[in-house]
Amino acid sequence: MTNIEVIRADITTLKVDAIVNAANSSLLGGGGVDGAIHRAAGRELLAECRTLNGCEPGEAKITKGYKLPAKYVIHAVGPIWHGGKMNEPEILSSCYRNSLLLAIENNIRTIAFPSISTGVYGYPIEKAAAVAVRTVFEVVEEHPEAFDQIQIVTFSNFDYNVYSSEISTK
Ligand code: AR6
Repeated sequence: MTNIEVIRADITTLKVDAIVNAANSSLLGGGGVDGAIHRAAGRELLAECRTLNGCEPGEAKITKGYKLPAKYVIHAVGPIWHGGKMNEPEILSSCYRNSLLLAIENNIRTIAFPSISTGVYGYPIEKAAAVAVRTVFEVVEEHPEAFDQIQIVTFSNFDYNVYSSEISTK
């Protein structure tokens, strides 16, 4: 059984097998959750990221967690919101799916996602939550033995309520 839950937390504090980073395609750091993860993990994370040659939107790459309590960081690049007609839902869904598939390949059983694309990248939170939760449930249905726990980590009460009500429909 996979426990799927929404929590309010700073993702950099979580002691899980992997945390997911809402990165940009350079994988060389930025603001938001990306900046927080790089600050907490230390300079070695950036050094490993420099070897990865970036990442396309919708794809994901894995590194070690260095000074983080999490063992690994999965760097996923979300879509920038351009109004919804530029394949944003498909790209966002691919982020969650590819992160989870990469996790399975690395025997990761506990994983925490931030709310990918809903900060700087401007994806409307209700729309993003629907895509994220649908995709997580699809992958868990396809791989029922793979994960012990999948968390979606929110920062604000508002975001927490949006993801919680989306999960309650499943
Ligand atoms: N823990 C959990 N969630 C957080 C944390 C944290 N420590 N910090 C921020 N959030 P964003 P994006 C939430 O902008 O929209 C970066 O510059 C935040 O409140 O981090 O995918 C990258 O380099 C929001 O709900 O990611 C890219 O250039 C969510 O994380 C770009 O931003 C995502 O917001 C990616 O933009």
